[in-house]
Amino acid sequence: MAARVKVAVEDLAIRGGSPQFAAPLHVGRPNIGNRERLRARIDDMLDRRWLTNNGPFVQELELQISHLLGVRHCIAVCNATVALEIAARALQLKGEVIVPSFTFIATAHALHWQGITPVFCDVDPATHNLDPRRVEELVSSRTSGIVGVHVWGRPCAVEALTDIAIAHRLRLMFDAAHAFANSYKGRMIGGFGDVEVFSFHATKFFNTFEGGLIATNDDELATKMHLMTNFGFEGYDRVIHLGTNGKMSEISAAMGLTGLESLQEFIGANRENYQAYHAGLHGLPGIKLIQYDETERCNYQYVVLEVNEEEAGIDRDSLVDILHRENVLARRYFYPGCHEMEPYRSRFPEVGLRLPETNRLTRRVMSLPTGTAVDGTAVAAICRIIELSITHSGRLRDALRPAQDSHSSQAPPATQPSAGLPPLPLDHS
Ligand code: T4K
Repeated sequence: MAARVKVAVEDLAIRGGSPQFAAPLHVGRPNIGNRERLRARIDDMLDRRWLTNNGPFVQELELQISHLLGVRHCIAVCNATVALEIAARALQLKGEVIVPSFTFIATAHALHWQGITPVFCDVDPATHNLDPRRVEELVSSRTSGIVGVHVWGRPCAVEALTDIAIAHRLRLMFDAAHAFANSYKGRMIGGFGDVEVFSFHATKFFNTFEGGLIATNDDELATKMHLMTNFGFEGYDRVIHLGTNGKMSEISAAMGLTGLESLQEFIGANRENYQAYHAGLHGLPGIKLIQYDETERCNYQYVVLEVNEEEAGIDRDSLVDILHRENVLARRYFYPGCHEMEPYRSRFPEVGLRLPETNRLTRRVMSLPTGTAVDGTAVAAICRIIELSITHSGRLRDALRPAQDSHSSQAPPATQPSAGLPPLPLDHS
């Protein structure tokens, strides 16, 4: 529950006030659909004693999603990382593959895990997605494919990337982890490139606990990826392809089917929160809320700010620290860029030189809580904290002292207010 909206800079927790929220507000708090419907499905599943291996819930989920996306084949998978690995293998990606560094590490790892070299490419600062001009420059005789990421669910430059792929005979795949239920030029994401991969992880607005989905209109690829997802089995005792275990379980599919029934409610809550953030942050110097195309279908699942330190008078990391002190667990998605994480950092130490926009963005962006766990009152309180921080940035400097990174901990945050503790250490790297 949100306490009274803060009035003065002295009310901020970093200045000794009580935290705005008694319990932490997370980015990526799962949306839960109708519990009765979920419980009924779990009972069905238990009665049937069919828990995984292409069960009826998985088949129904695949069917419903292929109708929703207008895509011929959907394969439900245990998570999007394994889905990316299966898709990359089915597309016979090898040698070098061009990918953004401004993405979640899974995009790069899914390739490198199977011996492919991710060639990190810079992004367009306006869209945060692969810049096709930079992609073209990186194509070499070793390139076998391009993996675009629809970052925040905003579509990549699909036509330009398709043209490059055709011109150079490359395979084109999209990591659509963020883009479920979104459209591009009136067509649902899922049908672009050779293959698209969605994530249904708990932190996504539509979740199957853990899960993912591969979508394609290519019959041959679909057959291959179906086989690969289940050890290459074609019927009992007959393995006809190299494969892995990428299957989605029935309980995950039950969650997915239940979530699909509430999809519009989830999107509606995200949209309302997004609009409340828009209203609350409007006109604040140095704060840019990313825009979504209102003419397309959009899940609004990420509320992402770019903080321009020169204009705001405060840097992104300080703002994140101030929010954490208020129990608003804003996240620095995506920081650092993949190229600054291992093993890429050691293997390709020079690559950052050709990624100026990525380097700039990773130091400016932050994601704020949204979803059905957050309402307009909470959003207004968060916006007020940001406003106070910017308006009084000079007076907050003493409380914000640079030290080591405070945001890298994987440990769950304390549920108790942190008032009275010394200021959190900061990363100003
Ligand atoms: N490609 C892209 C572009 C992606 O963004 C992702 C995943 C993938 C591929 C791979 O998809 P999967 O293989 O995961 O299906 C989280 C998610 O784990 C990850 O799925 C997601 N992207 C990424 C952007 O965010 P972390 O390491 O930041 O997660 P974590 O544990 O810090 O959780 C995030 C926040 O959510 C926390 O504040 C706690 C909260 N949370 C989390 C869980 C799991 C909850 O409130 N409840 C929960 O059950 O990666």
